Amino acid sequence: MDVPVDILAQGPAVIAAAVAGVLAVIGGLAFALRRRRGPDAAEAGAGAGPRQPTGGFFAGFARTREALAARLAGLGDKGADAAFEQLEEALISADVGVKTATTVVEGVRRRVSRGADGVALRAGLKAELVERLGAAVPIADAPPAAPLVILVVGVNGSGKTTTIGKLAARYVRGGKKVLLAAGDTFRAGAIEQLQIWGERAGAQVVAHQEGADPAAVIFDALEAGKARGVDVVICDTAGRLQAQSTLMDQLSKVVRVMKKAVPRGPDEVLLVLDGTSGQNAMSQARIFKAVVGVTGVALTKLDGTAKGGVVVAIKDELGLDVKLVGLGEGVDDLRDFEPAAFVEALVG
Ligand SMILES: Nc1nc2c(ncn2[C@@H]2O[C@H](COP(=O)(O)OP(=O)(O)OP(=O)(O)O)[C@@H](O)[C@H]2O)c(=O)[nH]1
Ligand SMILES: [Mg+2]
Repeated sequence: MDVPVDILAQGPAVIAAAVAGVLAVIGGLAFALRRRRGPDAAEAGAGAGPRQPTGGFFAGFARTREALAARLAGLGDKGADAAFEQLEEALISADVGVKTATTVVEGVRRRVSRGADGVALRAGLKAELVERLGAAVPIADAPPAAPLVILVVGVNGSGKTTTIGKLAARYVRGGKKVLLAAGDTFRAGAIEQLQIWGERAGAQVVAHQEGADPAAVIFDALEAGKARGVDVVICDTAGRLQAQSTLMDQLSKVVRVMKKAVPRGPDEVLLVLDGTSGQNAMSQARIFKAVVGVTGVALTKLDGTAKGGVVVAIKDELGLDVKLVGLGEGVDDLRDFEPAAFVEALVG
């Protein structure tokens, strides 16, 4: 950032503004660097004492909400046609997606009268979004017969292992005995990362060597879970690019082998999508849905993105429920997705 040389001549207010600007840039850089840094043992494990949750559900969506609020400013001031156009553009900018944005706006049109003002338009938008998202669908808590089996899938870096750690901690807090299966045998350090999360969450971990067959690890974990009377088994998997057919073959095999240990198969196939990837998450979701029969989505990193609108497209275009949202890197930064609160956070 350029600080003008003659700034000292312009009085304390300008200096204060410049200092604030520089601090904001430094803060932004620090945040960006943190986000770029890959997961490592120190980050996942050392944990450095208690960590404050990022905030409530509303705070987690702050960036999407702020971006949308700016685009919805003055809605209705320039007549109906301009209002609907503005609405559509605002939704697309929040990564609702063109197709979904168009149908949402059509729905709002049906709900409000032609001369509707900004307040009525927002109310129409909220009602439309709430209806489209439907009721909250929480992640399973208890299976027909223990253990509850959760298979976690998603491309690399989407936040699978972190979400598993947070989820495990949540089940443990709820009095459940949890076991994690280190099914990502592909990426160096993945097993250790899961073990560190297991320790942090108070969950057991079943792991083989790096390079082992993921289906075999997960099978062993399920057998161990049954033998040890565990309540929940959560299975990590590798996340190489979805374009590689081998990953999809591997996941299909994992599901087949899981059924040898627990004939009903996984109770939950949780697809972890990176909220910052917006519409790209949609194409990933389509492929995973076709191959492993996804039962719900965990949408991560919503704390750092203005693309939270993708939640609406995931439900609308794929028919998948977002069950969990990741709102930070800490063990407490996982929330159940609440459609009504989300819409309130988004539209205000
Ligand atoms: N800000 C933020 N960061 C997150 C969130 N969830 C995960 N991360 C970060 O995203 C990075 C990748 O997370 P992982 O859990 O290792 O992702 P993964 O899907 O297991 O990745 P692979 O094991 O490589 O397939 C880590 O630096 C996490 O701390 C979230 O909700 N918010
Ligand atoms: Mg991982």
